[in-house]
Amino acid sequence: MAGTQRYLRYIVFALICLILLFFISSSSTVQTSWPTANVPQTTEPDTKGAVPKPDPLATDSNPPKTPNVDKELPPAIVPGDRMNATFVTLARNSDLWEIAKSIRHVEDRFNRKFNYDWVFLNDDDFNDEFKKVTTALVSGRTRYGKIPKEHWSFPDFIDQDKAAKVREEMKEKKIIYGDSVSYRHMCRYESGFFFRHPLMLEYEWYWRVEPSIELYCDINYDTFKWMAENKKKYSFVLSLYEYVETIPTLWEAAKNFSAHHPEHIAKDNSMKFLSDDDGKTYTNCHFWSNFEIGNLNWLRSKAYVDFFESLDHAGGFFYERWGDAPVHSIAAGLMLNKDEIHFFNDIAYYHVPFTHCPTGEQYRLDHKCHCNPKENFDWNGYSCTARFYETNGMQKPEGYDKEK
Ligand SMILES: Nc1nc2c(ncn2[C@@H]2O[C@H](COP(=O)(O)OP(=O)(O)OP(=O)(O)O)[C@@H](O)[C@H]2O)c(=O)[nH]1
Ligand SMILES: [Mg+2]
Repeated sequence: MAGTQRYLRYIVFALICLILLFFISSSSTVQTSWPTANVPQTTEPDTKGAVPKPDPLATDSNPPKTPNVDKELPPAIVPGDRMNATFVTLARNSDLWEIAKSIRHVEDRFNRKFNYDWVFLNDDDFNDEFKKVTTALVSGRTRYGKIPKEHWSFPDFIDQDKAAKVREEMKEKKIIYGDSVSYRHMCRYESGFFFRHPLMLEYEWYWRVEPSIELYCDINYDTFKWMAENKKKYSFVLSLYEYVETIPTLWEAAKNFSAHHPEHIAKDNSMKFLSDDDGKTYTNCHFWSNFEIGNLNWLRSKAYVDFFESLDHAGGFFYERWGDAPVHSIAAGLMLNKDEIHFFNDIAYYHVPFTHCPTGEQYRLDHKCHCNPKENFDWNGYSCTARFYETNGMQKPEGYDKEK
């Protein structure tokens, strides 16, 4: 009996062991099949075919990689012909990171779909870093030009002592850039030379871009083609009154030119934009030239070149501080017909400190705009855009009075 009981005890003990073993093995199976999706894994292939077990503590030796680094979105390029057009930027090497931001905006909102070229101009040599970074950002061809010395220096008819005295006076009056020589060369270059640079001679249309600008809405059509098809020669997005102290005699110089060259003055010009008294005095209204889409053949025409040379000899680029914005604007206002100048309400733009945010909510929504309409400068008292509408007998965009 005692033997039977011993056997029974062995059997019960063996059963308990089996049951325990069963539980241990089944619970470890559950553990190995827990999902591992949230645990970082390397994307390296496992040559042995087993799933590599990540060690959550081993962050330094084997850092996780961002997946799909080599996969880009397919390019969405608008089919069809391109115009003979380029972006153009005047810049120094030190402007690299600010122009990089501008390029990113222009590419994202427009040029990734059109791939137009980009010409960079500089009074110095561009360095390798500038070229490398900008070439990586632009979807079209990039080209780099050095400005010839004779286009970026004092012409021989300028009295340099007189010019230096003016800079001193302007410095005391705290006129912005009033004491800067390079700013004056820049304004004169943009007024009279950029369109004649050998690289620019290859093109018919240009879009000027400055460092640190922003574009706020998608532009889904070819603006150059639109300009050509609609017979436009010059365009703007922001307009305002010029700082009078920088141009005291500019209008006199323009009047002098008009008197000597009546053949260059357009019949249906924009005098109403430029003057309230039929040409006697200047309103100081100008199109802000840090943005321009325009026709290079117009700038290279005898009319424009005569105009520039006449102003240049008047000396105000150095004896005052004439900006290229009023120079281009007066030229366009006098020598183009009204309907050759275009206001791009649909190009949403920022250059410190002003914003052009298109009037009209539906347009802004349809074009994924990210500007705040309350920051739109157009209907502000210091803007000349309402005057442009009136000069051209155009109806202001619907809703403009609500978005003031
Ligand atoms: N190569 C070169 N480019 C210049 C020089 N000065 C200005 N620029 C460029 O000329 C353009 C106009 O100069 P900005 O300094 O932007 O002048 P601004 O727009 O009147 O003034 P900000 O309000 O400071 O932008 C920009 O594209 C500049 O990068 C210069 O000395 N050399
Ligand atoms: Mg600027």
